[in-house]
Formats: sequence, structure tokens, C-alpha cells
Amino acid sequence: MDEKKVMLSGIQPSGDLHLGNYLGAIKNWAERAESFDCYYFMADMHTITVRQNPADLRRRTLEQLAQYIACGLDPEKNTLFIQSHVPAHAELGWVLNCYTMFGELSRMTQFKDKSAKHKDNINGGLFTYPALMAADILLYQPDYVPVGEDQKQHCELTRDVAQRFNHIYGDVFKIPEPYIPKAGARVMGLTAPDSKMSKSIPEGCVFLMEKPEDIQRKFKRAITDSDTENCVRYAPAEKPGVANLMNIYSAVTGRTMEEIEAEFAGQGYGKFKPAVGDAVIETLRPIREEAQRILKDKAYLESVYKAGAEKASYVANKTLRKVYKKIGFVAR
Ligand code: ATP
Ligand code: LTN
Repeated sequence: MDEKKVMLSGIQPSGDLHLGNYLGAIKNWAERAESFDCYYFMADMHTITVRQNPADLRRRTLEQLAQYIACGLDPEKNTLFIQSHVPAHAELGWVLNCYTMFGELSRMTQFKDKSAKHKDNINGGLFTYPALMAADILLYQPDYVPVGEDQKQHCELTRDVAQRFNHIYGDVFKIPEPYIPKAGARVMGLTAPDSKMSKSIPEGCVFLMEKPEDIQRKFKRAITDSDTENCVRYAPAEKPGVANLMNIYSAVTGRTMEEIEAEFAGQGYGKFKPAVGDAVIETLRPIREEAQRILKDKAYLESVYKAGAEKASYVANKTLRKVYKKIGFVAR
């Protein structure tokens, strides 16, 4: 019997992947494949809660898959799939909608934020999104769900819904734990080191597929600090911009803060910033080249997402059948 613990996560293909996603999430996922049974999916069904351009959504979904693989997520060792290819998500999503309360959904901060941002399109899907996310998770009976801090509330709702269901029907769902990375894995924006690197502030955000010269330009313009010290020293509270660059440099070179301070002693930011840029460029170069190569190989990509959907469906349908039986649906 396979005794590996199960891990599952999804990312919405609503934007291009960036250095924060890579260092904070995907890189760790790739390292976990040996010790966990891992499922990762492109959450395309979630993206349509806000309007998407269809051609962009299709392109981004495939690009995201190519980039996952290029980042080291081996499709032989991880189950990589597209959410809409596994109908059990929509099916269990409907069932769980009927076990999730209006009051609970009304308290979700993501709903409040997004409905304030998209006032002209506060649709039902945006509101019931957490029930679909609960289905995404519970179908695979995972032990852990690695997510960012912002998704903790949805994971807690998932646990509440699962417990409510189990309370009525017996042990159907495993109660999953959110798995939130340490604060050290937070990459801050290059232009605003007090907020996380995010695609919504593109000047401060390094995208995985970006050209080396554009990456270098962003690092050269990175905010350091307003003091005149001009010294590479790790002091997150006083010098958040420098600390962020040091964190990034440390993450891509494996060097400690002391080693970095020694390396740039007496050299100032003028030398340090392009060195961080170069190190990031060299880390991303093989990922970009590999992703571009994979993207051209449509037959390979198709074979990956088809095999992924097949494997995911097998596991998901087992849970779905159990749920349908418990709630009294006639077996197909
Ligand atoms: P946005 O940039 O619009 O805020 P996002 O890039 O955070 O969106 P998500 O789908 O929420 O998109 O993130 C995917 C994964 O990447 C999550 O696990 C999240 O925790 C991680 N992540 C995102 N940004 C960072 C960051 N700056 N530093 C570390 N990890 C990050
Ligand atoms: N809601 C998440 C994406 C997401 C997800 C999931 C993450 C959808 N379904 C299941 C973990 C498990 C987001 O917006 N980042």
C-alpha cells in the first residue's frame, strides 16, 4: 500500500507566474515529490469568477503547465492536471454548495475584496467559489494543502464543511491541514518592499518568462533604502529593500546572509543589485528555455494533461461515488 501523505494545491491561470510564485511555492513543490503523493492543478474554473479573455485563458493554462514542468515538477512523479478536465470538481462542488452556509460565504474576505473590485460583475460563482475550492481539495483526501496566507480562510471553511458532512454521514472526507510556508518564503516587490511581489505591480515583479535584459533593468531599479549607508547589511526592519534582495540572492545561490555581507563588503548597492539580477537571470534561464521548448511540443503537453486528468479522475471519482451514495443518489 502507498503510505505517502497526500498533498494538493491549485493556482489560477489568471496571470503569468513570477519569482514570488517560484521561490515561495513551486520550487518547494518540486522538492516534495519524493516524500508526498502530489496533485497540482490549473484552477481554470475558478478564474471565470472574474471575466477572462478566452484566448488568454487558454494560452495561460498551457503556459502555466509548461512552466510547472520546467520548474522541476516532474509529471511522472506528480499528478498535473487542468481542473475543468476532471468533471468531479463541478459535481462535488454542487453538492458542497448545499452544505455551505450563506453566512459562511458572506464572511470570506476574498469575496469582499473581489466584489468591491468588480462591482459590475458580482456573480454567483464569485460568492460560492469556496464550495468549489472545498470540492477541489476534498476529492483527493489530502493531508496537506500548501497555500499562501490569503487562502487560509478558504481552507478553514473547507475543514468546517468536511466536518459538517462527516458529522451527518460518517467518515467520508479526510480533514486536511493548510500548509503555509514560513515568512522567509515571502518575496517582496522590487519597487515596494513592504508588499509581496505580485503581478498586479508589474514594475516590481520579475516574471519567469521575462527576457534577461528586462530582469536586469528591474533589479537595477530596485528600491534599496533611503539612508546613505550604501552597505549590504541584513536588517529587515531598517532596510527592507536590501533585506529582500538579500533573501532573493540567498534563495537562488544558497548563500547565507553572512556570506553575502562578506561578498559585498565595501562595494555598495551599485555592485550588489546587478549581481542579484545576474543570479536570478541564471536561475531562470534554464526554466525559461525549457518552458519555451515544452510549449512548442503540443503533443507532449497534451499527453501530460491527459494522463494527469485520467489519474486525478480515478481518485476523485472514488470520493464522488461515496458522497453520492451517502446522500441518496441512485448509482449510475
Ligand atoms: P497576485 O500576485 O495577484 O497576488 P499570486 O501571484 O499571489 O497573485 P496565487 O495564485 O495566490 O497568485 O499564488 C500562487 C502561489 O504562489 C501561492 O502558494 C502563494 O503563496 C505563492 N506566492 C505568491 N506570491 C508570492 C510572493 N511574493 N512570495 C512568496 N510566495 C508567493
Ligand atoms: N483559491 C486559490 C486557488 C485554488 C486552490 C484550490 C488552492 C483553487 N482551488 C484548492 C489550493 C487548493 C487561489 O486563489 N490562490
